[in-house]
This record gives sequence, structure tokens and C-alpha cells, in this order.
Amino acid sequence: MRKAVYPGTFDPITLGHLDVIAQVAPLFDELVVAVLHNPSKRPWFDLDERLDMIRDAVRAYSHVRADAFSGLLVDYCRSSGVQCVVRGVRNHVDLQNEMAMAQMNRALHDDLVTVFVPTSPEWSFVSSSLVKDVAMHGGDISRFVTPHVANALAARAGGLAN
Ligand code: COD
Repeated sequence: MRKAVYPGTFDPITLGHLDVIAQVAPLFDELVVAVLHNPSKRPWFDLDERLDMIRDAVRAYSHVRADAFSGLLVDYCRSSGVQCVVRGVRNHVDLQNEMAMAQMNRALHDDLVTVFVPTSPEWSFVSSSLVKDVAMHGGDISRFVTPHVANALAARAGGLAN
């Protein structure tokens, strides 16, 4: 069985993340979108909210599921029996960072392979951080996220502004 993990913070999932999922979903029998649970960071959305948004966004794919992990990604991959990590690459800055992460993960886990997926050009400037910033200032983010995420962002931005 070909299994892969697409790990990230996903605070929140964007159409850029979904583009990566759409590109790789046909290559695997099971794809796990794995959300890092890191209580020391202060995400806009808690773990359950991020998982809910991912589950809503990937509901068309029967073999794509969301899960949470904490600690090292390599340990999560070992315990899940996964040998392939998927990461999206938007530009040379991403590539440089992703290379270092992939090589560190490989140094910690000999059998782990990282697959880099170039983003489709229309999403190359989209990030969770920018989408939150635009939402925070009342901008229209509906082109960059699912309707479920757009509603959640509007509600959270409104709450933060009050
Ligand atoms: N188009 C295409 N790809 C995109 C886009 C877009 N518009 N936006 C983001 N992406 C890609 C990112 O490049 C990344 O590959 C992925 O989507 C997820 O992005 P984020 O921002 O949600 O997630 P990150 O990069 O913060 O995730 C980092 C991890 C949580 C995977 C990493 O910190 C980790 O593995 N932590 C666990 C501890 C660990 O093992 N540390 C050692 C790592 S070497």
C-alpha cells in the first residue's frame, strides 16, 4: 500500500495546500494530512478547528484523511508505517528551507523519502499567514480558502478586532 503524510501547521488550510493535495492524491492509496499539535505556538485555530477545516476541504477524497501529531515528524512516520512525506514548494525560499528539513528528517530516519510538489502558479503567493493578515484587516479572502475556512476566518478576525 502506498501511504504518504502531508505534514504542516495548516493554520488554516488554504487552496494552495489543497492544490498540493490534488496533485499527489492520485499517486497514493492513503494520504494523511497531519497537523502539528504544538501548544507552545499560538495558532489562530486550535487543533480540532484545523482538523475540522481539513476534513471539510478533503471530503471529496475517500483516501485522504486528517490526523494530528506532536513531537518529531519522523517518529509519527515510524509509528504510522509511512515512508513518504509530501511538501509543497512555492519558490526558492521554500525550496531552501524544505531541503534542510528533508535532509534532517532523512538523517533521523534512513527510509524516509520527501517528495516536493511545486505549487500551481496561481497559489504561489498564498500562505496561511497572509490570508490571516488580509482577514484581520477586513479584506476578501474568499478566493484563497474554502467557504468553511472563509467563514471561520471572518468570525475569528471579528472576534480579535473586538
Ligand atoms: N502552495 C503550495 N504549497 C504550500 C502553499 C501554497 N500556497 N502554502 C503552504 N504550502 C506548503 C508548505 O510549503 C509546506 O510544505 C506545507 O504546505 C505545509 O505548510 P504549513 O505552513 O501549514 O506548515 P509548516 O511548514 O509550518 O509545517 C512544518 C512542520 C509542522 C511539518 C515541521 O515544523 C515539523 O515537522 N515539525 C515537527 C517537529 C519536527 O519533526 N522537527 C524537525 C523537522 S526537520
